[in-house]
Amino acid sequence: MKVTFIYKGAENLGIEYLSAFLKSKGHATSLIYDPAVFSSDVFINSKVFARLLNIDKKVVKTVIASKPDIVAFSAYTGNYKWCLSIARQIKEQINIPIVFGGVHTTAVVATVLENEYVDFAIVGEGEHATIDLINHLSNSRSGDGLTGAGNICFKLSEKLIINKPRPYIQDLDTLPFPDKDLFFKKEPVFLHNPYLIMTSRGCPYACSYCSNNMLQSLYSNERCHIRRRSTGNVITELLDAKRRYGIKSVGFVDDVFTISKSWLEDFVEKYKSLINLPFYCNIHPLAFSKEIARLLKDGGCKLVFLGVQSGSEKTRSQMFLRHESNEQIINAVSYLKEMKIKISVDHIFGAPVEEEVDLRKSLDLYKNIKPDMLLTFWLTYYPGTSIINLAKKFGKLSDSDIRNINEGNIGFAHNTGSADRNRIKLYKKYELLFELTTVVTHNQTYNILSQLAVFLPFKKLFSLCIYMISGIRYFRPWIINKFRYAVSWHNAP
Ligand code: B12
Ligand code: SF4
Repeated sequence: MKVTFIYKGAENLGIEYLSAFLKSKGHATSLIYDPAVFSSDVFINSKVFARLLNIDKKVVKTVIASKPDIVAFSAYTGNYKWCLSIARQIKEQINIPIVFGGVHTTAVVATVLENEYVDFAIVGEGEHATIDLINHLSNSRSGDGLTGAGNICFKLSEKLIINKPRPYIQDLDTLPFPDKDLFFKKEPVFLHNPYLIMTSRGCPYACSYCSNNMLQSLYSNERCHIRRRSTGNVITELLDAKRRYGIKSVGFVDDVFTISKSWLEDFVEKYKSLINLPFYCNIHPLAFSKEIARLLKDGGCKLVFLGVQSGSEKTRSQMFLRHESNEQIINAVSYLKEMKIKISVDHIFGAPVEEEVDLRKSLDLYKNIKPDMLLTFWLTYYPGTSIINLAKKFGKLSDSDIRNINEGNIGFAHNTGSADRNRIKLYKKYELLFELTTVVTHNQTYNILSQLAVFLPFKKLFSLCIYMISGIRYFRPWIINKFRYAVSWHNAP
């Protein structure tokens, strides 16, 4: 069977994994890709420019011309409405099975299947379920016979059939390496990015705003949510990537790269001798120590992403279900600074309940730890996550708001998101004050500049500029590639 994936705005490892798996079972895959520079949720979201560069019609035309047997969408909440719109336009012209998967589909599968032009939806891990579905579709167009088929959901005589997920894939080494060609051939700019790789699936934590929180409820029968590839398997993929694409750096995009010290010890030894490329990764203060910082340094780590989210321990634990203390954050940062590894901190504005005093506490923490970069997110409610229940409890979300969220109506995470409209001015002030801590490290100078900053117009623009400057200073290739992507000539799906 020939499966055509449709995606926009970024490389997607989930699709790459599925494509590789499908190919390994004898199926053919292709990708129709919309660069969506101004609506990809990654860099800048601008309705005006997005409309000017809209290529939806071309996408639909190309899909139809490619004569697929099945059309497949990977939906996260931000692209869900776009996926629906493209699916509808395809279905209006050809009657072909349309399959949805991805994190948004997993969270609200019944809502997704309510759309008449979505025929099948796959929740959770997709590899084995997709093969079963495709094998089934080669003989039949209806879901008849799929009742009880783990992860596969569909409509049967107007009834929704929502099958439970099958157990996790325990041995990740059994999976073929992601099909990077699928994206690299469509969008050569990605070749210049750090090579994105996942060495694990799952996270030991369940922060209230994160999709892991939703996934852990879905997979509540599983004893452990984390699975990890062997170090040898990861090294083989990287050796292959070095040979095929000449990669220059690596991005370990595991939820928490440092969950196991013993794994890291073994990995760093092999990585240093066989790969020896600079890399970045995500860390967590509760899975960190001086020894881990040393191992990262030894392996060639240049930058880590550290989710702090709030400097107020109350906001962090009660709103975000993050139970690390400020002391643990400060310690993690000091180990990293000792090793001269750059730190990019994430902060989330817009917790359902948050006073100005909590923002002050965040400012105090950032002034203390002086991160090299600070990326501000504005709370966006992702379907199925427990922060939605919390927001409802505090009267911040109504049932109709939640329905809206499930239908993909969320704000842009880097600019106001779902934050309370009345607080945006306050948040923008603190956004600038937080950003300043990354470029002005002298306390007295900071105090003077911060008092002036409060009176600046267009605070968001200044915050963005500071973030860019830090990005260029500390992780040049990554930020430069974002620009390269934005300005390269994009019009072919
Ligand atoms: C790596 C990563 C990125 C990378 C690469 C993107 C990617 N998806 O590979 C980058 C940095 C580009 C990125 C960007 C963004 N990301 Co991101 N990202 C991740 C991360 C950490 C890992 C994704 C991954 O590779 N997982 C491993 C693969 C194997 O799993 P998977 O993607 O879930 O795919 C499996 C199944 O879902 C299913 N499946 C997936 N697609 C399909 C399609 C079909 C047809 C079928 C049948 C099955 C199927 O099968 C796959 C294989 O088992 C996840 C968190 C996480 N742990 O998943 C967040 C995550 C996906 N990102 C998220 C967000 C919000 C974003 C951004 C919007 C952030 C931003 N504002 O900048 C952008 C969106 C960019 C875009 N246009 O795609 C959210 C999405 C939440 C939501 N409900 O929408 C997540 C879940 C993190 C979170 N906050 O909870 N991200
Ligand atoms: S630590 Fe990160 S990946 Fe894990 S649940 Fe929290 S936000 Fe999600």
